[in-house]
Amino acid sequence: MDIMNDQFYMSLALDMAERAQGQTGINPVVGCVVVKDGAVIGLGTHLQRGTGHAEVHALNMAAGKAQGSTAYVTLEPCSHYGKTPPCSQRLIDEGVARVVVACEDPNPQVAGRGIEMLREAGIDVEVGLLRSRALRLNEKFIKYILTKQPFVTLKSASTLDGKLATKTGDSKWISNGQAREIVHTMRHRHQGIMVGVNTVIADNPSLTTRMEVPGLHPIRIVIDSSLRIPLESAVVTDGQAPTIVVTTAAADPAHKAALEAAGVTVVVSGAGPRVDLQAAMVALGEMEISSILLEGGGTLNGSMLESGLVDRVVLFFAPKIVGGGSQAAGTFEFPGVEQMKDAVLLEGLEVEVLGDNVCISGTPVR
Ligand code: AOF
Ligand code: ZN
Repeated sequence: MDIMNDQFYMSLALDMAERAQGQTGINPVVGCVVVKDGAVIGLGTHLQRGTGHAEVHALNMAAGKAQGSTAYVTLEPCSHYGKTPPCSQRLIDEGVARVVVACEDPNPQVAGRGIEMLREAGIDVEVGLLRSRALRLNEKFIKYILTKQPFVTLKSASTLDGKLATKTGDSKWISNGQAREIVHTMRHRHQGIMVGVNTVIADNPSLTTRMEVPGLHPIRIVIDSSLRIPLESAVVTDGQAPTIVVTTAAADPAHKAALEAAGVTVVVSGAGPRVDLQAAMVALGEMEISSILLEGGGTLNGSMLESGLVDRVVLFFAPKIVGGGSQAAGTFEFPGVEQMKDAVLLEGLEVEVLGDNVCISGTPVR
């Protein structure tokens, strides 16, 4: 049985924010619950960039009756004029008596000033309730607002021996249905999905979100240093979501023009022969892509990991062993380290059992 206390209401606010992941673009997900005289009088969630913040929706629902209430907010209320006016001022104007905040807003335009404004107005402010859950929830927003580069989640589904396919290239299917449903939910929650051109050539994937309920399709990003992507590829022709191809200055200008004529955005990153991945992340960040789901193959996974561009690793394993040595592609293809002490280490490890599959995730230590 739930116990009614501050945590009870903050969890509700976090639950609401959690369900809006994927639909707020470069903005955070935020939930707000307003409680007065023992009852909830307003609920709000930020749903889309450019529209009302969580506090505004909740206070609108409270319809002028928030005097003396407590507001639970998952992120520090904003203090600035962005696409919408400052929430801190609105909380003050409504006469809210107490504000409980889960975590500070790292946006340099806010960064503590929202909390300061509330305190200066005599509001009782508490910060840090369920902070780690709130920070985790907005890890993509936090990375992007501080670095202007996308948060990258590397996802793979492999055999127990780390293979993405057999030695003949057969890869359907490795993981079970439950794992695949989670992957589609992850697609919905990222603004971009990134693969190497070899994956497009081998599998011709659509890279869309397909779940029991409709979801949002991520922008498709293909890393293709010499523009080998076929013009007939699904990502070029199906029109289901925008497609960006990242290439180098060494690529064939005629193929580039043909792709652009087909509606593909071509980004040149580096002189060649390989795409400058670091610069590509900066360019994609400038295009306001704040999160990317990296779905391989092994070479791109390896390069991204080696370059320190991966923020979270999510590995699904099926109870299969296929061998095949270097003929069978592995999840991480890169020259490798010489000493075990130089291995890429994952911290904050989480393990989830999904029927006969298992998901292991963590954060690479930099
Ligand atoms: C809040 N409540 O629900 C959200 C906040 O361009 P704007 O006006 O939408 O402002 C975006 C910034 O506001 C965003 O970068 C973050 O700092 C904060 N988001 N703040 O008080 C909310 N979504
Ligand atoms: Zn706000």
